[in-house]
Amino acid sequence: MKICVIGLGYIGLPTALLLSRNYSVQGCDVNPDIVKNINHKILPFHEPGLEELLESSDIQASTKPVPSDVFLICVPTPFDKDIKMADLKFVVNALESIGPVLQKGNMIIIESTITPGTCEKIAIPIIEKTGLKVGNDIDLVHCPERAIPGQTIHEMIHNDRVIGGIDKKSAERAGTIYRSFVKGNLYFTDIRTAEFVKLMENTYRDVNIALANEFAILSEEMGINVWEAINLANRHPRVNILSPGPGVGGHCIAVDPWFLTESSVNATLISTAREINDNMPSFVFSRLKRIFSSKSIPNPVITIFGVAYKGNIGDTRETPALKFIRLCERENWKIRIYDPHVKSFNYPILDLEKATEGSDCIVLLTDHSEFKTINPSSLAMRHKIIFDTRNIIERHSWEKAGFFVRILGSGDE
Ligand code: SAJ
Repeated sequence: MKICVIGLGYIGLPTALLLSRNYSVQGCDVNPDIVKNINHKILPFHEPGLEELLESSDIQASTKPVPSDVFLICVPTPFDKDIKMADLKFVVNALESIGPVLQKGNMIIIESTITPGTCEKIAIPIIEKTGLKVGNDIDLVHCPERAIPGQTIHEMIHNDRVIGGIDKKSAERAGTIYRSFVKGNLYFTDIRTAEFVKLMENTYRDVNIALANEFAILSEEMGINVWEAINLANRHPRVNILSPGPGVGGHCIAVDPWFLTESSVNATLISTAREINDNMPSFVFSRLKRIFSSKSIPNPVITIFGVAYKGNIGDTRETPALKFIRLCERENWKIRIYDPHVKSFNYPILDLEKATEGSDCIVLLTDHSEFKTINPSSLAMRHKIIFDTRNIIERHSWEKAGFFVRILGSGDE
């Protein structure tokens, strides 16, 4: 059996490589550089375990789909910020690109995150333009991806999966394919429920992070340390409050909840949570402004620790750091960035020494482990100030090194 995986990004490539252990797999991507690299066994991005998988795989890549038994679509679903709606153009393009090679008996699986109803209202009409009928001639499935960057391969193998079929036959057929590498449970449902489940998962996390962030804002107003308060509240057997931070990034949680708000006026909690999280860079910025005004530092040089959207990965997609940087620039503050994981970004990444020398303040935005072991006495700063938005530094040792330490949500004036 031949499987053609369309979209060789963060999800498509690992999935294609895992499938290629048992099936003949053709990877397909519109970007010729990615195709060339994969055919030369060069990874377009890093992820634990991916290199080994690529080395031992006989995957072939091309820019166009080839005739196959199964087509697996793993293209991104961008978010149109202006109208706050999912942009389905890549999914539509992928479906259209399959048309010329689609044959009776084939199956199409969509892993890309889509709004509920997309398979029935958008995918089926495109597929049926070929003259083939979904259900009779073509099996159609939505199996949303469920893997966290940094642990993608492990989660792809061990997480449970939800498989939504246009009919029972489609879902079960897809189940046999996922069973080839998934050790978690497979749960079968209808296609629209599967579309909704994916959005529920990421929305659940977004709303809970927003709650933690709102608690941090309230704690600052009330002079309470939110970290201690959360820790104590979480001793309740049914409470599990997440951690506040400078905002939510990544291509999933910062985006997917909007897919639920786009067609309903009733998703008020979801859109409020999104707004709370999107406003966190502004909140961090306002706290800093207060610090600089109390210390009479008019044009500070800021060192940012971490621009990755979360700790111990090099991924900067939708990072809240970008909004924070733009706010600083608008105030004419100078920015320097230190991030041991990020290889390329919209701004230069410096080494620790260059990023901190002569700086007025460190703003820690990402919880990379490396930041916990920095020796504060070794830093040649102009003013010794650190604002930790993740509560990861050892406060006492930074204070001992002469630093004025502020932690997001710590309730310090
Ligand atoms: N964050 C906080 N506080 C927390 C936890 C996270 O501020 O307590 C921030 C992170 O710093 C980051 C953002 O939230 O900026 C998102 O990070 P994450 O680790 O929660 O999630 P992602 O975006 O890396 O991956 C999510 C996962 N979804 C869920 O946990 C429900 C993953 O399982 C999905 O597969 C992935 O989205 C996806 O592709 O949809």
